[in-house]
Amino acid sequence: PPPLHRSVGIIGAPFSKGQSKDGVECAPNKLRAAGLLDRLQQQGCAVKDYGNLTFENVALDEPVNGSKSVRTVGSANQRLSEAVKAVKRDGHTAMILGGDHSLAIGSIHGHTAAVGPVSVVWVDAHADINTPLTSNTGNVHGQPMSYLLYELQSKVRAPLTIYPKSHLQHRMPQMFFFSPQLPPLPNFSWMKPCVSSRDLVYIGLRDVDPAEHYIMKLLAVKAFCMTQVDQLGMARVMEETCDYLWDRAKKPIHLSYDIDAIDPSITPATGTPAVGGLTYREGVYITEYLYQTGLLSAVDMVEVNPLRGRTEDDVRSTVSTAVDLLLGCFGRRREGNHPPDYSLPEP
Ligand code: Z70
Ligand code: MN
Ligand code: MN
Ligand code: MN
Repeated sequence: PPPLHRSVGIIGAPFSKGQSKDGVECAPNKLRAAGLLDRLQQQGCAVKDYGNLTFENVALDEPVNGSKSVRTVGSANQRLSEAVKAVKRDGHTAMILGGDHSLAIGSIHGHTAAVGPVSVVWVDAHADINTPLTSNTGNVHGQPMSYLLYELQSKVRAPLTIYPKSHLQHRMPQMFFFSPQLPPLPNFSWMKPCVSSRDLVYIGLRDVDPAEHYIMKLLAVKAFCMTQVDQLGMARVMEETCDYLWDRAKKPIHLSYDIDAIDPSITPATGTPAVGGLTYREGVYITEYLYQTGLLSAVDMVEVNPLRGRTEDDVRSTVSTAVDLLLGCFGRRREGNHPPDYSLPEP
């Protein structure tokens, strides 16, 4: 097995403007208060906390094509991209504590800027691959993957255009289109798409919009929806995930973990809970498996919202599960991380 020494660089990204519910910006400090750093150190990880980023609130941030706070999201992600780039250049595995999932734009962008092409494992109830033109909600946290994919920005030959939401209800004539699917967006000129659809695997999907499903089919994106998780079991899902990603080359892995991938009976404190999710054990297994590859290079933990639980126990369970998932990414073993030189006392 490869040497799995780890040093982790933690970036707090208390950002919430990719969606409309308050509270998700409290998560970085809640995760720290739950003992994340101490426990990482106890399991043999060198920890450097880069602190929380601060984000500017862009004035007059009117909706763009129906999408909300685009300028604010753009400038926050520019900051995050620079921060992740710096953590990677310092030689750490990056840990990004969100915040909402729009942060994956800057996180993955900064990661690739430092290390080159990456494989993305996106663990989520949602595909987050709407374009600003297909989003029904206008929330950018439902769109980050579309900003990152080469194939939606370059002029791809699609059997028909990805219709704006207003046209989804109508039958449109079949036509061929050569056109980028993303309009230019204010405060996003700093970024370029940096992920190939062949280097993306989804795990845990169960709430996918029609346009998202269309885009995923169009680009033949690999997805283990909850049905496949039930069919194959998580052990096989992870084997097949890595077989698929490593078919061309082994690249550094970016794990983008949305806490709503886990069943809301365990992690209810999140903005958009979706029933029928991953068990705690399936969720943790993903992190253990990816740790063992030795290729895990950056991890996002997003959408933990301490204001969304109904009870204190709801919040505690959500935060402690998120911490366990993060620990799993950095070598936590469920049998305990015991020193190899332990010896029984002489009688
Ligand atoms: C929907 C949208 C989403 C998270 C909700 C929902 C997306 N597809 N993502 N909660 N984490 O708004 O585009
Ligand atoms: Mn998400
Ligand atoms: Mn989600
Ligand atoms: Mn599906």
